[in-house]
Amino acid sequence: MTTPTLASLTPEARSLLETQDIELPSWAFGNSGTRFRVFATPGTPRTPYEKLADAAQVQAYTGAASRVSLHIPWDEVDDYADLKRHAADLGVTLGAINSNVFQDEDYKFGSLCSPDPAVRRKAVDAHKHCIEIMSATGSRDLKIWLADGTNYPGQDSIRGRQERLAEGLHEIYAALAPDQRLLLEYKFFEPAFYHTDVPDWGTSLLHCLDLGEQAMVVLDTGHHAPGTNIEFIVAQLLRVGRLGAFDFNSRFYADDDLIVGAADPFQLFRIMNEIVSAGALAPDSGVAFVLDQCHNLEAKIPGEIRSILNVQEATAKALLVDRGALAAAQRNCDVLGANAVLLDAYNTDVRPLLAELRESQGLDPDPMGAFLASGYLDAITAARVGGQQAGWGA
Ligand code: PSV
Ligand code: MN
Repeated sequence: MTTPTLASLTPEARSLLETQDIELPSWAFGNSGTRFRVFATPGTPRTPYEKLADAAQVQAYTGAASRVSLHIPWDEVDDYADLKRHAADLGVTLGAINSNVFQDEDYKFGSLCSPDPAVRRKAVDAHKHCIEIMSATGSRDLKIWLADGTNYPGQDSIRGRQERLAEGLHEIYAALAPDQRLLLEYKFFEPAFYHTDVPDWGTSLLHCLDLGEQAMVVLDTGHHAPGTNIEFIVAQLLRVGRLGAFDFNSRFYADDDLIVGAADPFQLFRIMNEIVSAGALAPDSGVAFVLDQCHNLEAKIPGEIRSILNVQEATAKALLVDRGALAAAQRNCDVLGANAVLLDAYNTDVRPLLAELRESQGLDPDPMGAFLASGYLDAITAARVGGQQAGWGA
């Protein structure tokens, strides 16, 4: 393939690249780590306000990260209208509200699936609180990930827990406004090691279908067993119109939460290829592209910038796939020809094209270089002295 330029793109492909928007997780800007140690980073935000300021830097230099997800209670504030105003002043908006019903003593044996009705009530109420926040922040999506499950066979009734889950989800769903969505994330293990109550896309989809049209599945790329064909799941969920959001990240082993595209850029390309071929990249497609990452060792803002660039590169490559040639090769059962069409796009260097796109949008062609040269990291290191650095509380 010849080196692509802006002029060589179709108007549709250009516009999709120009409007691509990837939501940032507020928690990526706080400290995180493994169960062995959470290392502090100088300049780490102390408040949700400071997290938004850091997220706004990613948007300022990439122009492709205008929304920020909040995690409640990690990002609890007194006045959400004020937080919303603060975000707007910084040039970003508040995105999905993530519920956290996994870090309270009461949730030791589960939240919505707990055998204890009082705990289930508390978990449902925590979600209703999130919905109230959504109304104040203007957020569309309530994202639910549950740590619920068991560690030993026989510990609790698998079926009984599904019934409790369905009941809790119905009550939460009923509290949504018509323009709000419930997004149900799945994860095959961790922290539960024997069974997890929402382990896979099938379980999530069954609950969503039962709930109604405002319920959608969240696909976190790190939440699958090694070797899982994630793009197949993407294609399947798109087919039935129930892919609500991605949580993008990379895994080498378990749920590593590393930078998206770092472990397997070809997998990210294959995922974006399914998205593009289904027409699901458009801003109004209903699929939210969100990062869910932790930067334990690397600097956090550059880590998020790198992530945005990786998604943009995979997307640009997917947009370069010669769809006509691919369809013809597939019709003719030309196995290697069809595969070559995909590989041709994947092996194209799209970095000059994206640099040209950024310049056309008034951005620096090298977001990482420009951010590092800006002095922002030194400024926050000097300014954010004292107080309690934000962290994920593990
Ligand atoms: C669970 O591993 C998860 O992916 C969920 O999305 C949580 O909300 C998030 O991580 C917290 O980091
Ligand atoms: Mn996730």
